[in-house]
Amino acid sequence: MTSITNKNHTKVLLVGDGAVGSTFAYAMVLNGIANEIGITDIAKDKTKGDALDIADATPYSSPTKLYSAEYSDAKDADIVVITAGAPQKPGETRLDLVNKNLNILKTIVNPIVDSGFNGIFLVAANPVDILTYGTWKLSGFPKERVIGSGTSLDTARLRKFVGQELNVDPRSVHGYILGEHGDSEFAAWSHTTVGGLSIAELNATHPELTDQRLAELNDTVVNAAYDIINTKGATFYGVGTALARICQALLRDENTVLPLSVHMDGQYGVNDLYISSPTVVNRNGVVSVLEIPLSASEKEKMQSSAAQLRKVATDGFK
Ligand code: 6V0
Repeated sequence: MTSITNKNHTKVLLVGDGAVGSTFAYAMVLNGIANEIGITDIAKDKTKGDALDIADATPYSSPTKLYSAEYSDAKDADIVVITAGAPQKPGETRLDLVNKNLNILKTIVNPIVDSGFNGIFLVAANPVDILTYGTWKLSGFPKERVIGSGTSLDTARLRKFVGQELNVDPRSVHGYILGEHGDSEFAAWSHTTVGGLSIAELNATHPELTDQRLAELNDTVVNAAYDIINTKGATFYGVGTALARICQALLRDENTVLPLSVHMDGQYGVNDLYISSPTVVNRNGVVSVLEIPLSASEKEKMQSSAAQLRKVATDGFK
């Protein structure tokens, strides 16, 4: 009898089994995105428990193989997802986490690379733009294979709020939050559309979409994490789902456009920094970074967001 070799077998190693990591693993299983998910964390009992607990969902979702893993399991993984790190406490910004989480990152990336891992790093731990840059530097991987979740969550929030405002399905809202995943991010209103209509065109039937209202919606997105953290202490459903969506685009070779933190080589006038832009991704990682022709005020916001990240990156990598 000949054995069947499944060349399409997909494997993800998760590092960090906290609120974000475990929600991500659950979203992966519900959507049947990978064949195999190894879960690692310094809290070993938690990874064993979550592997068993999440596997209970497989008969009603997908036959994903789940297990408590070691870094050596990264050897033949397609993606390593990093959600390990201290989360924001109430009152703390994402950038406040930089030193704590850069130190944790070092203990993760080196053994993963030593395992012989040759796939794609997907980083979600905060400050995600800085930690993705750190992962790129520490790993020595090509920039195409080191990606941060960036403003994928924030963009989902933008689509949700605009959808609620206009009473349309958020999936029919197309637009992006660009820049840092953090306080200096901004909505690219000049290129936000609903059913092909720009914001200016929508204004004819929705006069309530004034500049002031758009500024309020922008601020609601920027402050969304704080609003959630102040109530329940953490945010994880949105980001867990966004990470699963990114993994799907990578593993299924979709050439999907997603807002991700990627290495800039002059796009938006930014160099040698990870920051969010719409990006085409497939099984090789980044295919191309799409540069939106921003309005003058949006260009200024991108520059100021990049300058803020540059300062933290310079201090963090001294
Ligand atoms: P959490 O629930 O405290 O989980 C963190 C996990 O990391 C815990 O299980 C820890 O045991 C583990 N951990 C800590 N140190 C190490 C280490 N050295 N090696 C392996 N594992 C370790 O935090 P939560 O899951 O809420 O958040 C995790 C990270 O995601 C934080 O940095 C958040 O700020 C970040 N988020 C990123 C978002 C995004 O959009 N990119 C959104 C929300 C949170």
